[in-house]
Amino acid sequence: MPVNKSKNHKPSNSRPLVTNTNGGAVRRPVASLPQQRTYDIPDYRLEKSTFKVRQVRDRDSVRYEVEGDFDAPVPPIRDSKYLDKKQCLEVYRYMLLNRRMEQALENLYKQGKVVGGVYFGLGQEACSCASAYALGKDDWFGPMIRNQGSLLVRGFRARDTMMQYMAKADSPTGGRDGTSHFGDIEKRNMVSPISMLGDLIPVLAGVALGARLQGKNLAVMTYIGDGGQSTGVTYEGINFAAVQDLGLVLIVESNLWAYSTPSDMQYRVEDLAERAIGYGIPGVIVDGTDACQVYDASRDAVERARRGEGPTMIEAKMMRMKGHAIHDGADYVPKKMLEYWKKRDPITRFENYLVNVKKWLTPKENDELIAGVEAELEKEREFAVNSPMPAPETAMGGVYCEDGCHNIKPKYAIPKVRAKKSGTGPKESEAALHFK
Ligand SMILES: Cc1ncc(C[n+]2csc(CCOP(=O)(O)OP(=O)(O)O)c2C)c(N)n1
Ligand SMILES: [Mg+2]
Repeated sequence: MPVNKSKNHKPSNSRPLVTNTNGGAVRRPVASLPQQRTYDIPDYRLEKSTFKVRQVRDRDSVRYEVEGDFDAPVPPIRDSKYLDKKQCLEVYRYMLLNRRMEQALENLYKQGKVVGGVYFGLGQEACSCASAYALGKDDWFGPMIRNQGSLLVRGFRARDTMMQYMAKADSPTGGRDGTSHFGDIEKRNMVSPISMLGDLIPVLAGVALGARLQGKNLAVMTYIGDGGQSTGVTYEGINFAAVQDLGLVLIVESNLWAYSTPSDMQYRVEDLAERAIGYGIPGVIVDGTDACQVYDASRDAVERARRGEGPTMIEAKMMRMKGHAIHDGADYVPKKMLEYWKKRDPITRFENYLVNVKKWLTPKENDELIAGVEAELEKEREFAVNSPMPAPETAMGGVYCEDGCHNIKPKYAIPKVRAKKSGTGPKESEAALHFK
């Protein structure tokens, strides 16, 4: 039985050995010390890099030094339990599109065409694309700023993100926002990113609760960084999802940096997935640069969510390969770390897996696939660049919700509520008093 009830964590020495059926954090009694409990966190990585980043103060300046084995061989991709050839190629294509789109965005920024900054998910494409790929049509997701690949998988076009950054009239927010603050509650079941780190988690839990009240158990996927994971609202949101058995799939983007703060100065647990134990939910670790591992863990979590069994925390280990955003040159990142993770590039490794290990693509087919992505991207870029800016006279509209701008109604069914029997529950007057 998976540990998905907080009561499973109550101290006891009489509890039988629990077996892990779906990759969760599992409590086990220890024979020699029956009062002592241990927990398993499944770790699917084929390599466990251990680096220590240390802050060195030098008068008024601060720099970081790193220790570890930088010469370790690059691990292979783990075969997926689920993905077949066609699906692997599709995920690979999304990852390529994700990267090429961000390269094009960087150029648009340098040409002065972007209004505001640009954020990148370089090195995190497998995490964004393979996790979103595990969602079904009815499931929901709430991406964060680095998950531009998840949007592509869920049916947004590269032009949408490009027009958004350029604040064009036909962008998802009609030019009202220059980064990623848009959702789609009609077609793609997407909650808009929220900049306050962690706030998406209770919102997504609320989506799952809303759907359940309408008779449906859904998977609701969202993402949080290693820095954002420590906010109070993250705790509250996961805990709420845990006690209500809501289908939250939380991808922890453990990318070693939060702005210029290294993970070693961010938390004291060894792995963030260990925090799942404190919530009483399954926690797993995957290599965030391995699309197959990310997909398999996400799919297990999505299926658990749809069975109504509750949330899962997936820690995806990887490295933020650029600065926080385009304005940040990331000079504080030790070069050795970048070189190490560059060898673990998610796209290069997946390409090698598909072409040389599985032989699912010949080198020629791979070249054609890449050329196809580049041609598509070029069309998207042209369209986005040539689309109009909003007309100045429209500036006052479309910022706040206006009468009739959208209809808020249950999506799946009218929620079933029990009629209050006469004589039960608080009297109206008591409830009114309570809120005074
Ligand atoms: C509650 C809150 N505190 C601070 C910030 C400012 N802020 C934005 S991004 C960021 C760093 C986030 O790091 P991490 O969560 O590791 O995500 P990453 O950028 O590495 O993907 C901070 C501190 C914020 N947006 N919200
Ligand atoms: Mg981070």
